[in-house]
Amino acid sequence: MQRSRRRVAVATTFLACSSFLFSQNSNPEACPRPAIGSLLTSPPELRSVDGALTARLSFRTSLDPIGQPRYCYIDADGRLAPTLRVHPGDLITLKLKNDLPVAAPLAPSHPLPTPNPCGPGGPAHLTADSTNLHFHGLSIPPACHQDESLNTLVRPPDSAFEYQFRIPATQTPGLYWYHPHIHGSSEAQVLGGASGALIVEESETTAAEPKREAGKKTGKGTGAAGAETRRSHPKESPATKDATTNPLHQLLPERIFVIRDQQPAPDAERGHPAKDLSVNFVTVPYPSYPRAILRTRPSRREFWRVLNACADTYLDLGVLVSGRYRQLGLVAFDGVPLARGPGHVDGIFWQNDIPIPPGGRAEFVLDTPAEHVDAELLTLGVDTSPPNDEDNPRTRTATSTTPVPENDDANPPRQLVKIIASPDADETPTQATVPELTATSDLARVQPVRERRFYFSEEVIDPQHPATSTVYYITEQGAKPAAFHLATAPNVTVHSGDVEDWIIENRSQESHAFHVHQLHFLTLQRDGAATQEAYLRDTIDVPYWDGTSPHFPSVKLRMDFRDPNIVGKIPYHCHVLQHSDGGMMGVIEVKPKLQKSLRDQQSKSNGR
Ligand SMILES: [Cu+2]
Repeated sequence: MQRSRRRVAVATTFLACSSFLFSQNSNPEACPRPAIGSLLTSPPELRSVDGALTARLSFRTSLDPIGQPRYCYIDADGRLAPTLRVHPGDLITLKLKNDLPVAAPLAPSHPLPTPNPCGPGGPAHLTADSTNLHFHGLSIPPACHQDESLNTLVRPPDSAFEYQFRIPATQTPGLYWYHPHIHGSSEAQVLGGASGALIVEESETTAAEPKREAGKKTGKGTGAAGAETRRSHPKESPATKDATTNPLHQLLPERIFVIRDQQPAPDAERGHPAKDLSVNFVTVPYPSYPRAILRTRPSRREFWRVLNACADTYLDLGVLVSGRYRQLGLVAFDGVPLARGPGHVDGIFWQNDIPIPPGGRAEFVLDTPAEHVDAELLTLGVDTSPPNDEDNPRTRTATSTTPVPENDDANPPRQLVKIIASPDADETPTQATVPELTATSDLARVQPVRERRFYFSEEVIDPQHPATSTVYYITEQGAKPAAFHLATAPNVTVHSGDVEDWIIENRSQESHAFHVHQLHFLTLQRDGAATQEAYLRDTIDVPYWDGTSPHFPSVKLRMDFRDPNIVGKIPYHCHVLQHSDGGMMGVIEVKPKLQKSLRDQQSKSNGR
């Protein structure tokens, strides 16, 4: 309940800032949205051409018809939240212009280092109109103008801020994303819609020969037509039958779904979900959840890429066909193809539903329904706090007479998309190659130099005023819990080349989603038991503690700091942005590689 009140407080503070912003300047059309119940299309795209992608993104805001703030990225040609489609090795240049109305500085409760090392000469404290970009899942340097999200503040008076980085040659092809990462404002901006997908395609130099030939003939496309003409037909790319071959390693019609959450109408009835959801900006609001419409061709295999761009909301996606779960063939998580291992059938992990924490991505194949068959995409709802929580609407009876308190975790099952299969449906604008399965990550065999233990916890500082005093912590065992502020020094030091095992416990009674910038980790254990997850992630759910179990829920992760690209300061945090804004964040300093002799000494002192 304390959490809920804090949620209200955050919204109130934010709306106060917003009303200040909008009193200055508000174009209601600045961040347009499709109508409820619209036909779904994949987001517009910007493609790299000849190894480079250059774009200018304007960061804007407007109020929606019910008075909730929207935020959005619009490119120079008016594309809303364009998907950036790139290849390993490409040079990306993004100019971010902050076109928010100018706001007054916030109270300097979050001092920044001075002088600000990454800012364009900006202020030494946060303002309500600051923004920046984080490239979630990319192993690019945490350096100014690349993926530095702690000190980079772009304000409206500033000229466009230039991000420039190269997609690493080793980046696995898959789904990534971009979003603002301003401490204290991340939740508000992402809830308002500030996010977009980033797809790394197979390197053209390593793609199968027929594909490269096709590319040479037609050149690189810059639009949908280019996408279709420059790729080979799947039949031209015969699969070999080696142990890691995925029988679905083929070109399939591709669909991209960006699922976002947003503030519900302020007068929504009590018991409503904490957040409404949208799919590619088509809102599916409480209480009737009018579905977005997807028209597709019947009875064929498609490749779906789903980004959970929600600020706070966990998803558990399923597809119902005639009331039964259609099997979803999971092939990649968080941009990384799954490794061959237990649980797969012919190289595919088939399942009824796919849970995706905030920030996570799932890529899967599914067979579309036959013509005239009812089908829909839905989220099954996720309990992120104990089911006996008195404010959980699922556990309340119809005869309850006590007022229903706000529940900022309520996340019931909801339909999202009505799927209509018809032979005359438009073809998808893009096709994509389903990734090969990988061999089990070599991380499984690496000897870690150290094991650390962290825990998520929450604290109500003043029970009389929980609205403003709940603090969120992630703490290394032995340290004193402290809410993160931008001036906080790095609290973990590692050296480039290190591999460490991190145990993350959840000592609070709501779920948290551990995320680390710059790297992917291997999940070794859940609750102390070995997992069968032979694949890498960058975001993972750590379920809530029920308040009585003798052990806290936990995950054990193998953290990989071997990539020489990622020396610098790397944030780790809960990807429920309400929590990270509220302090649940820390910083790892990755120092340059140790000489071998020093490393031996270090290992010795660690008892290994
Ligand atoms: Cu959290």
